[in-house]
Order: sequence, then structure tokens, then C-alpha cells
Amino acid sequence: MEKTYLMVKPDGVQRGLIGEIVSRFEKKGFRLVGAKLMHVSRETAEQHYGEHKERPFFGELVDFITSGPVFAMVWEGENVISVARQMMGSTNPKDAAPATIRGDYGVIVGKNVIHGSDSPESAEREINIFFKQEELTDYTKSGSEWIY
Ligand code: RTP
Ligand code: MG
Repeated sequence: MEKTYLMVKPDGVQRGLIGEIVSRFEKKGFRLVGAKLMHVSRETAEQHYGEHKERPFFGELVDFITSGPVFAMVWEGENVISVARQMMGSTNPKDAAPATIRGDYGVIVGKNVIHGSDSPESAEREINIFFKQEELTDYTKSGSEWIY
């Protein structure tokens, strides 16, 4: 089953949005298979956002993601990578539709509440950056014939 890496960014944690965000993905019908509250080191942040190394905002992005705890998660489900990105909304909250996470809770691009993997390759890479295999659970939810 497809898995993705989702992370409530430091602004979302500070604003008390962990529960709201977890709740949206649970209600959608996806399965939470790993989660932890953690500080991201500069080294890990630079690795995670390596694709943006040459961008002018890279330094600010690393400063921000290391500025306070994040809530790191792995979610599983049918098409969870692309559906989670839709549920997050556009990168810049000013363009994010209402009823998306960034549309409902964000204002500026540098503090946009949540991260989500953008492809199967990114998901695999990011899950391995933030989680050890033994931190991920493999279980069946009761009523799982209704879960995709
Ligand atoms: P993310 O990786 O955090 O899930 O966000 P994303 O895929 O929607 O956007 P991406 O292009 O990967 O950009 C990564 C993060 O960099 C910050 N950013 N700042 N100042 C700027 O113009 C700018 N552009 C992007 C955002 O916080 C974005 O989430
Ligand atoms: Mg991205």
C-alpha cells in the first residue's frame, strides 16, 4: 500500500494544529503508521530540502524547520501521496483553496503549516530520513474493509 511522509511544521505545532491535521487524514480514511514529535537538526533539514539548495529561500527554510518541534508522520492508503497534497492545498496559502489545510490555516508561504511528499520517490526518501523501519507499524484497523 502507498505511503507518504507528512510533517506538521513548527508553526502548526506552536499554534496547536496537530490534532486538527491528524483528524483530517483520519477522517478521510487513511491509516497512520508512524508518528513522533521531534526537533529537526540542520543536517537533516538540509538533506530533506536538498532539492531547494540553490533557491534564495533555502537558508530561511532551514532556519524555520529547525526553529521548533515538528510532528513527523507516515500515512498509508490508496493514492495517499497525491490526495494528501490536494488536502494540503497550494504551497502559497494565498493561493490555497478553502477547505485545504493551507487554505484554512496559513497566510504566508514561509509558514505554510504542513509538508507532504510530492512523489513516490520523495516519499520513500523522506520516510527513510525521518523514520527507522522499526518505528513504523504494520497493523490492520478494525473495520478495515472500509479503509483504502
Ligand atoms: P513542502 O515541500 O514544504 O511540502 O512544500 P511544497 O512541496 O508545496 O513546496 P516546495 O516547492 O517544495 O517548497 C518547499 C517550501 O519552501 C518554502 N518556500 N518559500 N519564499 C518563497 O518564495 C518560498 N517558496 C517556497 C515553503 O515553505 C515551501 O513549503
Ligand atoms: Mg516540496
